[in-house]
Amino acid sequence: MGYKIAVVGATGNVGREMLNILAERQFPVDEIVALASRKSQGTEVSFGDTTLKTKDLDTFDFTGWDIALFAVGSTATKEYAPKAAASGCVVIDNSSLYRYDPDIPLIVPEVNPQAVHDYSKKNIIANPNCSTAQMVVALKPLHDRAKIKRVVVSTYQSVSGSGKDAIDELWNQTKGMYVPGQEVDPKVYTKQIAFNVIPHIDVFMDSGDTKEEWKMIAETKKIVDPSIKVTATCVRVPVFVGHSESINIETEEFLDEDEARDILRESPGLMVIDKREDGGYVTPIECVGDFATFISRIRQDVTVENGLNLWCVSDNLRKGAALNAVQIAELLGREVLKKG
Ligand code: 2RA
Repeated sequence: MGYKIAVVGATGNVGREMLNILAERQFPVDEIVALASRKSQGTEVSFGDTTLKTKDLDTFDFTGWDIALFAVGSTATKEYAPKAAASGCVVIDNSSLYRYDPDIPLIVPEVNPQAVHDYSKKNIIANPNCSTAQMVVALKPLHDRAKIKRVVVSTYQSVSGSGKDAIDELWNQTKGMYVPGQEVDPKVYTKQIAFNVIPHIDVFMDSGDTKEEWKMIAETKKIVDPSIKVTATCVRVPVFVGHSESINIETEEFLDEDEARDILRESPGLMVIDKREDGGYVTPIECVGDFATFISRIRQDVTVENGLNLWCVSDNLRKGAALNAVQIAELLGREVLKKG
Protein backbone atom coordinates (compact mmCIF):
# COMPACT_ATOMS: atom_id res chain seq x y z
CA MET A 1 0.00 0.00 0.00
CA GLY A 2 1.35 3.42 -0.98
CA TYR A 3 0.46 7.08 -0.64
CA LYS A 4 -2.04 9.45 -2.22
CA ILE A 5 0.17 12.34 -3.34
CA ALA A 6 -0.77 15.79 -4.64
CA VAL A 7 1.71 18.05 -6.45
CA VAL A 8 0.54 21.64 -6.19
CA GLY A 9 1.97 23.97 -8.84
CA ALA A 10 2.57 21.08 -11.21
CA THR A 11 3.13 23.24 -14.30
CA GLY A 12 6.06 25.26 -12.83
CA ASN A 13 9.77 24.36 -13.03
CA VAL A 14 9.84 22.91 -9.52
CA GLY A 15 6.45 21.18 -9.75
CA ARG A 16 7.48 19.38 -12.92
CA GLU A 17 10.75 18.31 -11.28
CA MET A 18 8.81 16.99 -8.25
CA LEU A 19 6.79 14.74 -10.57
CA ASN A 20 9.96 13.62 -12.37
CA ILE A 21 11.75 12.81 -9.13
CA LEU A 22 8.77 10.99 -7.54
CA ALA A 23 8.83 8.72 -10.60
CA GLU A 24 12.64 8.40 -10.81
CA ARG A 25 12.89 7.40 -7.14
CA GLN A 26 9.84 5.12 -7.43
CA PHE A 27 8.14 6.78 -4.48
CA PRO A 28 5.32 4.41 -3.33
CA VAL A 29 2.36 6.13 -5.00
CA ASP A 30 -1.14 4.67 -4.86
CA GLU A 31 -2.67 7.74 -6.49
CA ILE A 32 -1.22 11.05 -7.73
CA VAL A 33 -2.87 14.31 -8.76
CA ALA A 34 -1.30 17.32 -10.46
CA LEU A 35 -2.87 20.57 -9.28
CA ALA A 36 -2.56 24.01 -10.82
CA SER A 37 -4.46 27.26 -11.20
CA ARG A 38 -7.81 27.23 -12.99
CA LYS A 39 -6.24 28.94 -16.04
CA SER A 40 -3.77 26.05 -16.36
CA GLN A 41 -6.47 23.37 -15.83
CA GLY A 42 -6.06 20.45 -18.23
CA THR A 43 -2.39 21.14 -18.93
CA GLU A 44 -0.55 17.87 -19.53
CA VAL A 45 2.43 17.09 -17.28
CA SER A 46 4.62 13.99 -17.18
CA PHE A 47 4.77 11.54 -14.30
CA GLY A 48 7.26 8.89 -15.37
CA ASP A 49 5.83 7.16 -18.45
CA THR A 50 2.33 8.51 -17.81
CA THR A 51 0.75 11.86 -18.56
CA LEU A 52 -1.42 13.69 -16.04
CA LYS A 53 -3.87 16.47 -16.80
CA THR A 54 -3.76 19.20 -14.15
CA LYS A 55 -6.83 19.74 -11.99
CA ASP A 56 -8.08 22.97 -10.47
CA LEU A 57 -6.41 23.67 -7.11
CA ASP A 58 -9.19 26.05 -6.12
CA THR A 59 -11.89 23.37 -6.04
CA PHE A 60 -9.74 20.42 -4.97
CA ASP A 61 -10.63 18.57 -1.73
CA PHE A 62 -7.49 17.27 0.03
CA THR A 63 -9.52 15.01 2.37
CA GLY A 64 -8.12 11.46 2.24
CA TRP A 65 -4.86 12.53 0.57
CA ASP A 66 -1.64 11.71 2.45
CA ILE A 67 0.96 14.27 1.30
CA ALA A 68 0.81 17.49 -0.74
CA LEU A 69 4.05 18.82 -2.23
CA PHE A 70 3.55 22.57 -2.67
CA ALA A 71 5.56 24.37 -5.37
CA VAL A 72 3.69 27.66 -5.65
CA GLY A 73 4.41 31.17 -4.38
CA SER A 74 3.72 32.31 -0.85
CA THR A 75 0.38 33.92 -1.76
CA ALA A 76 -1.17 30.71 -3.11
CA THR A 77 0.50 28.70 -0.36
CA LYS A 78 -1.07 30.96 2.27
CA GLU A 79 -4.52 30.33 0.76
CA TYR A 80 -4.36 26.59 0.09
CA ALA A 81 -1.75 24.97 2.40
CA PRO A 82 -3.79 25.50 5.60
CA LYS A 83 -6.84 23.95 3.90
CA ALA A 84 -4.80 20.90 2.89
CA ALA A 85 -3.23 20.61 6.33
CA ALA A 86 -6.59 20.95 8.08
CA SER A 87 -7.98 18.10 5.97
CA GLY A 88 -5.30 15.77 7.36
CA CYS A 89 -2.98 15.95 4.33
CA VAL A 90 0.64 16.68 5.34
CA VAL A 91 1.95 19.71 3.42
CA ILE A 92 5.61 19.88 2.33
CA ASP A 93 5.99 23.48 1.21
CA ASN A 94 8.74 24.88 -1.04
CA SER A 95 7.80 28.55 -0.55
CA SER A 96 9.46 30.70 2.13
CA LEU A 97 6.14 31.28 3.95
CA TYR A 98 6.55 28.81 6.83
CA ARG A 99 10.35 28.36 6.99
CA TYR A 100 10.85 30.65 9.99
CA ASP A 101 7.77 29.55 11.98
CA PRO A 102 9.05 27.98 15.24
CA ASP A 103 6.18 25.47 15.13
CA ILE A 104 7.05 24.26 11.62
CA PRO A 105 10.13 22.10 10.96
CA LEU A 106 12.54 23.23 8.21
CA ILE A 107 14.23 20.07 6.97
CA VAL A 108 17.18 18.90 4.88
CA PRO A 109 17.05 15.12 5.42
CA GLU A 110 20.84 14.65 5.37
CA VAL A 111 21.16 17.29 8.12
CA ASN A 112 18.22 17.30 10.56
CA PRO A 113 15.98 14.27 9.80
CA GLN A 114 14.82 14.10 13.40
CA ALA A 115 12.87 17.33 12.87
CA VAL A 116 10.29 15.38 10.82
CA HIS A 117 8.66 14.31 14.10
CA ASP A 118 7.71 17.96 14.74
CA TYR A 119 5.40 18.13 11.69
CA SER A 120 2.17 17.44 13.57
CA LYS A 121 1.95 20.85 15.26
CA LYS A 122 0.57 22.38 12.05
CA ASN A 123 0.70 19.38 9.67
CA ILE A 124 3.17 21.40 7.57
CA ILE A 125 6.88 20.89 6.85
CA ALA A 126 8.99 23.61 5.19
CA ASN A 127 11.54 23.08 2.43
CA PRO A 128 14.58 25.42 2.61
CA ASN A 129 15.73 27.98 0.07
CA CYS A 130 17.69 26.38 -2.76
CA SER A 131 20.94 28.19 -1.93
CA THR A 132 20.66 27.08 1.71
CA ALA A 133 19.91 23.41 1.01
CA GLN A 134 23.09 22.61 -0.91
CA MET A 135 25.27 24.53 1.55
CA VAL A 136 24.02 22.86 4.75
CA VAL A 137 24.54 19.38 3.28
CA ALA A 138 28.25 20.29 3.08
CA LEU A 139 28.39 22.14 6.42
CA LYS A 140 26.77 19.44 8.56
CA PRO A 141 29.55 16.76 8.50
CA LEU A 142 32.26 19.37 9.03
CA HIS A 143 30.27 20.93 11.89
CA ASP A 144 29.88 17.52 13.55
CA ARG A 145 33.65 16.93 13.36
CA ALA A 146 35.10 20.37 14.17
CA LYS A 147 32.21 22.69 15.19
CA ILE A 148 31.80 25.49 12.68
CA LYS A 149 31.76 28.96 14.21
CA ARG A 150 31.61 31.18 11.09
CA VAL A 151 30.65 30.85 7.43
CA VAL A 152 31.27 33.39 4.66
CA VAL A 153 29.47 32.38 1.45
CA SER A 154 29.26 33.94 -2.00
CA THR A 155 26.69 32.43 -4.33
CA TYR A 156 26.52 32.32 -8.14
CA GLN A 157 22.84 31.52 -8.69
CA SER A 158 21.27 30.41 -11.96
CA VAL A 159 18.28 32.24 -13.42
CA SER A 160 15.97 29.23 -13.05
CA GLY A 161 15.90 30.05 -9.34
CA SER A 162 13.54 32.88 -10.13
CA GLY A 163 11.29 31.04 -12.54
CA LYS A 164 10.46 30.40 -16.18
CA ASP A 165 10.30 34.09 -17.15
CA ALA A 166 13.92 34.57 -16.03
CA ILE A 167 15.02 31.63 -18.19
CA ASP A 168 13.28 33.23 -21.19
CA GLU A 169 14.85 36.60 -20.35
CA LEU A 170 18.40 35.19 -20.37
CA TRP A 171 17.69 33.32 -23.61
CA ASN A 172 16.17 36.35 -25.35
CA GLN A 173 18.87 38.77 -24.19
CA THR A 174 21.62 36.36 -25.28
CA LYS A 175 19.94 35.72 -28.66
CA GLY A 176 19.40 39.44 -29.06
CA MET A 177 23.16 40.01 -28.77
CA TYR A 178 23.76 37.87 -31.85
CA VAL A 179 20.66 38.02 -34.04
CA PRO A 180 20.17 41.39 -35.74
CA GLY A 181 16.67 42.75 -35.15
CA GLN A 182 16.09 40.59 -32.06
CA GLU A 183 17.76 42.93 -29.60
CA VAL A 184 15.81 43.18 -26.33
CA ASP A 185 14.79 46.75 -25.37
CA PRO A 186 16.92 47.64 -22.28
CA LYS A 187 13.87 49.43 -20.88
CA VAL A 188 12.12 46.09 -20.21
CA TYR A 189 14.55 44.97 -17.49
CA THR A 190 16.41 46.63 -14.60
CA LYS A 191 19.83 45.08 -15.25
CA GLN A 192 21.02 42.95 -18.16
CA ILE A 193 21.79 39.37 -17.10
CA ALA A 194 23.28 38.10 -20.39
CA PHE A 195 27.10 38.27 -20.15
CA ASN A 196 26.70 40.01 -16.79
CA VAL A 197 26.31 39.24 -13.06
CA ILE A 198 23.83 40.91 -10.70
CA PRO A 199 24.54 41.16 -6.91
CA HIS A 200 20.84 41.32 -6.03
CA ILE A 201 18.37 38.47 -5.41
CA ASP A 202 14.99 39.16 -3.80
CA VAL A 203 14.40 42.51 -2.02
CA PHE A 204 16.82 44.76 -0.12
CA MET A 205 16.47 44.85 3.68
CA ASP A 206 17.29 47.69 6.10
CA SER A 207 20.56 45.94 7.00
CA GLY A 208 21.77 46.25 3.41
CA ASP A 209 21.56 42.48 2.94
CA THR A 210 19.09 41.18 0.38
CA LYS A 211 16.32 38.86 1.60
CA GLU A 212 18.08 35.97 -0.19
CA GLU A 213 21.16 36.61 1.94
CA TRP A 214 19.01 36.88 5.06
CA LYS A 215 17.34 33.54 4.20
CA MET A 216 20.72 31.77 4.00
CA ILE A 217 21.66 33.16 7.42
CA ALA A 218 18.34 32.42 9.17
CA GLU A 219 17.83 28.99 7.60
CA THR A 220 21.37 27.73 8.26
CA LYS A 221 20.92 28.63 11.91
CA LYS A 222 17.54 26.83 12.10
CA ILE A 223 18.64 23.69 10.25
CA VAL A 224 22.24 23.22 11.49
CA ASP A 225 23.03 25.28 14.63
CA PRO A 226 21.90 28.74 15.80
CA SER A 227 25.42 29.45 17.10
CA ILE A 228 26.97 29.50 13.61
CA LYS A 229 27.70 33.04 12.36
CA VAL A 230 26.84 33.34 8.66
CA THR A 231 27.35 36.17 6.19
CA ALA A 232 26.32 35.84 2.54
CA THR A 233 26.51 37.66 -0.78
CA CYS A 234 24.04 36.24 -3.30
CA VAL A 235 24.68 36.92 -6.99
CA ARG A 236 22.62 36.09 -10.09
CA VAL A 237 24.72 34.76 -12.98
CA PRO A 238 23.93 33.96 -16.65
CA VAL A 239 23.49 30.22 -16.10
CA PHE A 240 20.18 28.46 -16.78
CA VAL A 241 20.26 25.74 -14.06
CA GLY A 242 22.74 25.01 -11.27
CA HIS A 243 23.73 27.14 -8.29
CA SER A 244 27.41 27.48 -7.34
CA GLU A 245 28.78 28.67 -4.00
CA SER A 246 32.19 29.68 -2.70
CA ILE A 247 32.11 28.76 1.00
CA ASN A 248 34.66 29.87 3.58
CA ILE A 249 34.42 28.09 6.94
CA GLU A 250 36.03 28.78 10.32
CA THR A 251 35.91 25.96 12.87
CA GLU A 252 36.53 25.72 16.62
CA GLU A 253 38.94 22.79 16.12
CA PHE A 254 41.61 22.54 13.43
CA LEU A 255 40.52 20.39 10.45
CA ASP A 256 43.03 19.82 7.71
CA GLU A 257 42.01 19.76 4.07
CA ASP A 258 42.68 16.04 3.59
CA GLU A 259 40.57 15.03 6.57
CA ALA A 260 37.84 17.43 5.45
CA ARG A 261 37.91 15.88 1.98
CA ASP A 262 37.63 12.36 3.44
CA ILE A 263 34.73 13.39 5.69
CA LEU A 264 32.84 15.03 2.80
CA ARG A 265 33.51 12.02 0.55
CA GLU A 266 31.82 9.75 3.08
CA SER A 267 28.85 12.05 3.80
CA PRO A 268 25.28 11.52 2.48
CA GLY A 269 24.14 13.59 -0.50
CA LEU A 270 27.66 14.74 -1.43
CA MET A 271 29.96 13.89 -4.34
CA VAL A 272 33.55 15.14 -4.03
CA ILE A 273 35.29 15.93 -7.33
CA ASP A 274 38.52 17.58 -6.21
CA LYS A 275 41.77 17.33 -8.15
CA ARG A 276 44.26 20.19 -8.40
CA GLU A 277 44.44 19.98 -12.18
CA ASP A 278 42.61 21.27 -15.29
CA GLY A 279 39.00 20.15 -15.00
CA GLY A 280 39.49 18.70 -11.51
CA TYR A 281 36.34 20.41 -10.19
CA VAL A 282 32.62 20.61 -10.95
CA THR A 283 30.87 23.43 -12.83
CA PRO A 284 27.07 24.09 -12.76
CA ILE A 285 26.45 22.79 -16.28
CA GLU A 286 27.75 19.37 -15.15
CA CYS A 287 25.41 19.09 -12.14
CA VAL A 288 22.11 19.56 -13.99
CA GLY A 289 19.73 16.62 -13.51
CA ASP A 290 21.90 15.05 -10.80
CA PHE A 291 20.72 14.35 -7.23
CA ALA A 292 24.13 15.03 -5.66
CA THR A 293 25.62 18.19 -4.24
CA PHE A 294 29.15 18.42 -5.62
CA ILE A 295 32.15 19.66 -3.66
CA SER A 296 35.45 20.80 -5.20
CA ARG A 297 38.43 23.11 -4.44
CA ILE A 298 38.76 21.93 -0.82
CA ARG A 299 41.73 23.74 0.72
CA GLN A 300 43.01 25.34 3.88
CA ASP A 301 42.34 29.03 4.50
CA VAL A 302 45.70 29.94 6.03
CA THR A 303 44.65 33.51 6.82
CA VAL A 304 42.85 32.31 9.97
CA GLU A 305 43.67 29.72 12.67
CA ASN A 306 41.13 27.03 11.58
CA GLY A 307 39.88 27.88 8.10
CA LEU A 308 38.71 25.95 5.05
CA ASN A 309 37.57 27.00 1.58
CA LEU A 310 35.37 24.90 -0.68
CA TRP A 311 33.33 25.12 -3.91
CA CYS A 312 29.79 23.73 -3.83
CA VAL A 313 27.58 23.11 -6.88
CA SER A 314 24.11 21.60 -7.16
CA ASP A 315 21.03 21.51 -9.40
CA ASN A 316 18.89 24.19 -7.73
CA LEU A 317 15.65 22.68 -9.09
CA ARG A 318 16.57 19.31 -7.60
CA LYS A 319 18.47 19.35 -4.28
CA GLY A 320 17.59 23.03 -4.02
CA ALA A 321 13.87 22.35 -4.24
CA ALA A 322 12.11 19.32 -5.72
CA LEU A 323 14.52 16.58 -4.63
CA ASN A 324 14.72 17.86 -1.06
CA ALA A 325 10.90 17.99 -0.90
CA VAL A 326 10.60 14.41 -2.18
CA GLN A 327 13.30 13.29 0.27
CA ILE A 328 11.25 14.85 3.08
CA ALA A 329 8.21 12.89 1.84
CA GLU A 330 10.31 9.70 1.86
CA LEU A 331 11.49 10.50 5.40
CA LEU A 332 7.91 11.24 6.52
CA GLY A 333 6.71 7.96 5.05
CA ARG A 334 9.57 5.93 6.56
CA GLU A 335 9.52 7.49 10.02
CA VAL A 336 5.91 8.60 10.57
CA LEU A 337 3.17 7.56 8.14
CA LYS A 338 4.73 4.13 7.52
CA LYS A 339 2.70 3.05 4.49
CA GLY A 340 4.16 1.55 1.38
C1 2RA B 1 16.49 32.22 -6.36
N1 2RA B 1 16.77 31.11 -4.22
O1 2RA B 1 17.48 31.59 -6.74
C2 2RA B 1 15.89 31.97 -4.98
C3 2RA B 1 14.51 31.40 -5.05
N2 2RA B 1 14.49 30.11 -5.65
O2 2RA B 1 15.89 33.06 -7.07
